[in-house]
Amino acid sequence: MQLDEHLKILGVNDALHAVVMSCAQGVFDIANVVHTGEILGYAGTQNVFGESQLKLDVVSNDLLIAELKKLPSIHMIASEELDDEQELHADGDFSVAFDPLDGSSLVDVNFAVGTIIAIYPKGSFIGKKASEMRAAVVAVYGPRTTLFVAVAGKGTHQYLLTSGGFELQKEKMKVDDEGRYFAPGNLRACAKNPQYKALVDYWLANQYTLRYSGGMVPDMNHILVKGRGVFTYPGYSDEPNGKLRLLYECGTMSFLMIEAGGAASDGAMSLLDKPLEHLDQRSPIFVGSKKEVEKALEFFIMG
Ligand code: AFP
Repeated sequence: MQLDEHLKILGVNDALHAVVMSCAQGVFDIANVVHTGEILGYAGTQNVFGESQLKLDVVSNDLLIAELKKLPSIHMIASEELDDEQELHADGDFSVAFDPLDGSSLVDVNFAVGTIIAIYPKGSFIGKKASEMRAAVVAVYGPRTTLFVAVAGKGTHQYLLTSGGFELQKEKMKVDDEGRYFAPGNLRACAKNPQYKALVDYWLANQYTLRYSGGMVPDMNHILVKGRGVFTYPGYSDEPNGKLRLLYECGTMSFLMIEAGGAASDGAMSLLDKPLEHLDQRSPIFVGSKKEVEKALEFFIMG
């Protein structure tokens, strides 16, 4: 069954259906440039985070924006590759925030990378919480291109890009409450954060299986597809909020996981309830199987 038809069966209204399909078209275009491999090297520019932009970052960003511009229903957009949020259509009903190519540092080593898209009600992103999200569209560019679509209250679903389009692979994905896969981001923090060191030691002592690539999308994909595990990226003294962005990464991936029955926290609160203070806000993240997240937080809350 194609994405288009499945969204209708889920009861997604026409307006949101059109936005999700526009995002899927953007992903299709990005998958093509990622997999043809002709666009390599650096663009010679930096994004708002001061990170050097790959040509692929810029092209992916342009491709997704080109699709969204076609929809009069899009009010605002925000991208990890843009300096500020932008208005596309004053009367639009949706605001869309995205990281067009997450995992840029992994492109040259041919690791899997992804696209992360959040669809919110209209208006500025400042003050918004991930719980307000109407839908999330997340692509994994690996040996195959797969797509997650999570719709508020209607679960998380996976599609495979075939010659015929995005075919439904797994409906209403479910993440078990427990599962011994761990994806420990920012392991460097163990040198200055004894709580994180104690948590990693717990995982090792209990023979958890390490699954970490350095790409948030494929690492979270592993938890969703295997149906269990935990991903962490805490802060530490030098970077108390860690590296991952609340708007472009943490909020959207948390929405995807929670719609699949998982949990997500910044160490103190659910990441769905954390209001955005500024576009480049970063947040610690503990996300995945509910009891695995709870266990991880025990080591941090103990203080
Ligand atoms: P890049 O986009 O710079 O490759 O960073 C990817 C990322 O934002 C996220 O996808 C990973 O989970 C995280 O960074 C990996 O961070 P470390 O390199 O510190 O492990």
